[in-house]
Amino acid sequence: MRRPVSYPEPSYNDIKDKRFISLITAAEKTLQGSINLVGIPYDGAILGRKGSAQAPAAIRNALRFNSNYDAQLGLDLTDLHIADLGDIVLPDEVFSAHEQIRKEIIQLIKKDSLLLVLGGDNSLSLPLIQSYSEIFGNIGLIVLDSHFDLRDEINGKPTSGSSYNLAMKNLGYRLSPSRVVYIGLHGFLNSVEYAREARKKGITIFTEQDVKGYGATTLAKRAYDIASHDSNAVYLSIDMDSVDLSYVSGVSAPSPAGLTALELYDISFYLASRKKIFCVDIVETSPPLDPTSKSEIVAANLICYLSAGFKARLKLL
Ligand SMILES: [Mn+2]
Repeated sequence: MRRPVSYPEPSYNDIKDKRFISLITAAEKTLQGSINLVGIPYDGAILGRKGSAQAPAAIRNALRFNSNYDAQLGLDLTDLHIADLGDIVLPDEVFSAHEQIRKEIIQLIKKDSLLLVLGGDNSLSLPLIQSYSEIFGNIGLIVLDSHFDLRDEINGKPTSGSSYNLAMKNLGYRLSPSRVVYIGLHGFLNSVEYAREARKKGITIFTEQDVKGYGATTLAKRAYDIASHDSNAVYLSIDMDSVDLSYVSGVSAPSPAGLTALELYDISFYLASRKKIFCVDIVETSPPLDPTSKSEIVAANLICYLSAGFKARLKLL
């Protein structure tokens, strides 16, 4: 079941400056050829601190600060129509929550549009990736995260730290580790066992230093080439804890020395401009853990950059 959502009124009206939120309209069905948003306010499987269930509402609210044009990219979004499909309402129990996500999301992902999923905790990525593969078959996966998230179930249940491992196990060749790319790993935030497992599986790992070394856009291109090779579609999963603590402190597991906001945006803009990406999740933003609200502002701007990437894709086609 989905619940419709509302946006704040713009605080002023200027016909020469159409605010980003005025590009968005509520919809029940996916708007073809465009950007669609859906919220999943669920944090029932978080391993650390709760709070990401409040993210979809907070991120939508933070979008009121955004306008429609990026002077650096030279890209104008005024003719983009964005649909908001509302929030998927879920029970707290993780298996039934994930089952319901699979059922609902499969209706919303379309081949000529880009679905942006506002989480919610990182456990959501598992049913989302499974649905994605059900639609597209062989898929690639690009993950922006400070963590491997390669855990097994804990007490028999999936958690926010197990999505990518369980997705690869569950999908087999349809999500071969040779088409899985991690971006942004760094810091004392992981264990050597999971690092070994990632290498053994054949996952490609780009650290934060690699992003700095290659440059964000060049690195994003390499990641996309790997993930899209021999796949029908590429899924993009963005854990907001990949971003440096100074920009994003409202996450369950904050990470110093992470991606800068600009690196996040450059990578996301490039990837959203590629033709095989049809769904992106933005997970782990946790508004109650950040009294400054800057974390949801960073996430709201990410929606603008992903939208801009999609607009660039339409031009390229
Ligand atoms: Mn993480």
